[in-house]
Amino acid sequence: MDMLSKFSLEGKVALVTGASYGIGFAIASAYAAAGATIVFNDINQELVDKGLASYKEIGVDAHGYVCDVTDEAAVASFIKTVEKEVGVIDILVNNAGIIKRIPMCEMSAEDFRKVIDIDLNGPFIVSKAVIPSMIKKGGGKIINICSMMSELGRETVSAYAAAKGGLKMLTRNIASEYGEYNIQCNGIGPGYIATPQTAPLRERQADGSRHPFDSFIIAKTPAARWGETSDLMGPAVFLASEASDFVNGHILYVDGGILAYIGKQPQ
Ligand code: NAP
Ligand code: GCO
Repeated sequence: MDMLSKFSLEGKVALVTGASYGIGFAIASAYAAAGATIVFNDINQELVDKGLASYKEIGVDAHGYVCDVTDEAAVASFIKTVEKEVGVIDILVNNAGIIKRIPMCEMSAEDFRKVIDIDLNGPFIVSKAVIPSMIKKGGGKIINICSMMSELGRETVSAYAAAKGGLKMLTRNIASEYGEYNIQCNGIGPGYIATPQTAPLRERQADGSRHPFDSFIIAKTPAARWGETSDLMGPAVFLASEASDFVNGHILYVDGGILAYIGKQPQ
């Protein structure tokens, strides 16, 4: 048996939401390298154009569309357009997401709802739009980008943790409800990854020293480093390929060991 061929995505159409840059861009790039045709969306044309240029720079002829994952009608129309222009989606990565770091009692209900809408309702809306065609085609892969906050809380991220905890259970429910149609739904739980979303947590202090949170994460991670988006590529290809056809409802934490470690004793 050619074991490596089980990790091939040749002939597959992959949609990665919010993938103009960051984690989504890295995952889509890995899928392209594994043979998939790449489709991505982002919130405005400027970001989509930026993404198309970035994919072109690495030799990927991606298909980019403007679509807000929280807009059910726009998502339905977007998926119909993709199916007509590119093909039925075999692999969906619900990556688009935001975070608002505000102490809970200072957070408005509007801000809380905004995070839940994008980070939890969005994956529901996009998954609901792609599952019927996956069933008709005989199966598919859905990968939800969860978080350490699917398992842990911390100050100022109440909405994000609620959304990502919910996304973990949405992942398990899609796995439960659609597994019989050969659809596998799993999650990836990245640790702390160096992207624009975490840039504020890594900003150097005025005296050039590390941000306190930066030092905290280094001490909490056995690998003693922040993750890079490239650390997510292999796990994402595994969960999108036939190599994981009997993996369903699983959250694969790619965190350098944070969830397993009490943290380095302060010197
Ligand atoms: P990012 O750099 O902020 O990228 C997120 C992308 O999603 C951006 O392009 C963003 O557009 C887009 N987006 C936001 N709202 C959208 C909407 N309504 N519809 C469509 N696209 C939308 O984030 P990231 O660090 O790459 O994270 C990607 C995913 O991984 C997120 O779900 C995040 O929660 C999760 N995650 C990140 C980390 C980490 O350490 N970085 C760790 C664990 C999980 P804008 O530029 O307009 O916001
Ligand atoms: C934060 C960070 C985290 C990461 C990620 C960890 O403020 O704690 O943004 O939430 O983004 O989700 O897995």
